[in-house]
Amino acid sequence: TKDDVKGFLKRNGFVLFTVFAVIIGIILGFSVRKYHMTFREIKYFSFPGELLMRMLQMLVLPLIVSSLVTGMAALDSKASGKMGIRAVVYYMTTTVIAVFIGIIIVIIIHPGKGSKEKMHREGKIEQVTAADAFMDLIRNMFPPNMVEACFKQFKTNYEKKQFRVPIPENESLLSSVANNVSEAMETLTKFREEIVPVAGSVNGVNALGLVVFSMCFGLVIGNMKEQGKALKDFFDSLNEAIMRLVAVIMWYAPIGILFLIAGKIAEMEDMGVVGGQLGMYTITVIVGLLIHAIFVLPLLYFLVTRKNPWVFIGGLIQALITALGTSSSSATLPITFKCLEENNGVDKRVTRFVLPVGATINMDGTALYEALAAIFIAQVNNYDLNFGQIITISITATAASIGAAGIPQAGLVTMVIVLTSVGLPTEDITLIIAVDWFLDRLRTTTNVLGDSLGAGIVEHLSRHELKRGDAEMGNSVIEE
Ligand code: DAS
Repeated sequence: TKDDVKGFLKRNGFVLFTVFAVIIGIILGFSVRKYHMTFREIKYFSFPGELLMRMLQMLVLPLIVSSLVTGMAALDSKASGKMGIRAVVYYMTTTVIAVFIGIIIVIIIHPGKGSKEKMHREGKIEQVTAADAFMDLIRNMFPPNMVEACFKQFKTNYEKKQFRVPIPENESLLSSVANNVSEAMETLTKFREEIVPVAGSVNGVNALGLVVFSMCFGLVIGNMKEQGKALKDFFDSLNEAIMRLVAVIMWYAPIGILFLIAGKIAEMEDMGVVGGQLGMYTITVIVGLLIHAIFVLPLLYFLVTRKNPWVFIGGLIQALITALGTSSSSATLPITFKCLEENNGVDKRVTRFVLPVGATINMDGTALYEALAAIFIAQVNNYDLNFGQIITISITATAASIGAAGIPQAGLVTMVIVLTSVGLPTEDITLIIAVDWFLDRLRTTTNVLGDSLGAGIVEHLSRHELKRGDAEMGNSVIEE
């Protein structure tokens, strides 16, 4: 009836608006392609989208700090310890499953077949070992200067120049990306400058360091009882203020997403280029991500909570679309918070605690992609991986996904670690750059989905501690 429709629109109007924006974005993007806009014109065209990115990123830093501090302060140390272990177990389990799916699917579909010559080469560039990268990750957990961690683009301890990537010599695949190679090189150069010096960083900021510090700080404040109250109130109200800003930005989000998508479609290469192995590779990644996102994660959620995963996922639509539009799980974080707390009613003590950590280290989609892409590159090079090497790939892909920042295409860069670990040519990353912008969006969406379902699962597993906390604290933290 009419009232039903009205009620439905009232409840879901905003989500529909967002979905609508995506559709319009796609149509608009394709219809302006015929004008062959210049780089500058595309910049103008997608400006509203760029603004959205900046607004979201602006909030990420205070959001991570305030939510983690208040989240930790709201729990006693035993409860937070248990919750932390559950979250980490969830992160690791799902990441390992994702890697596993990536490996199986790329071996079955074998998208890299068809190249004849044996292409295995010694890496000509100095390589970053997994140990270097791992040490960097740990190093970045402990920023020597918190102020600097917030403001300064921090660098890793290995030299940037080690990432110099020569034009690939791999003729077989090169022909399929011929038109893209010079552009790809340009993009990669940009990567080198912009995101290589990053392990767990957001927007040039050492997010991982902030996460660790804020957690410790919150824990201490929580233990200080009366003495810590002033700080707790401060961060509580800071968090509330930030969330109100998020609510404002959410109104702008559909417009921003519309132009982000339209702009990207306007500038992308003609799809005709994506033939052969690269096309098969794209399909393989999509299949892998779909299996993980549509089958594995919802099933896991159902098995643990016995609740309908699709209802839960339905509440996340805006976050998922934002991930698709921005290619950044960090930039999506504010929206993820809103969706989980407001649509799905997940306890704030859980979201504040697990979401910032999840957005920084838990990346199922990235892990799946890194393992899959590395094996694809091996296939293209006719390089037979033995069992030990496949295990090495799965371990380094997991590490590389933890180390990847929640920013666009970070996963492509941390793949250097995976390739190096089994002696594959790092310059072959250029082979898959042409389609990475697209696959990045899909894996980011998977990442955000993984973090969100994780929050639901951790909440369910921690329900007893949460109830006990309610009883002890008279629920003061929850009802602000
Ligand atoms: N796009 C990243 C994210 O934000 C990660 C990646 O590049 O894989 O989740």
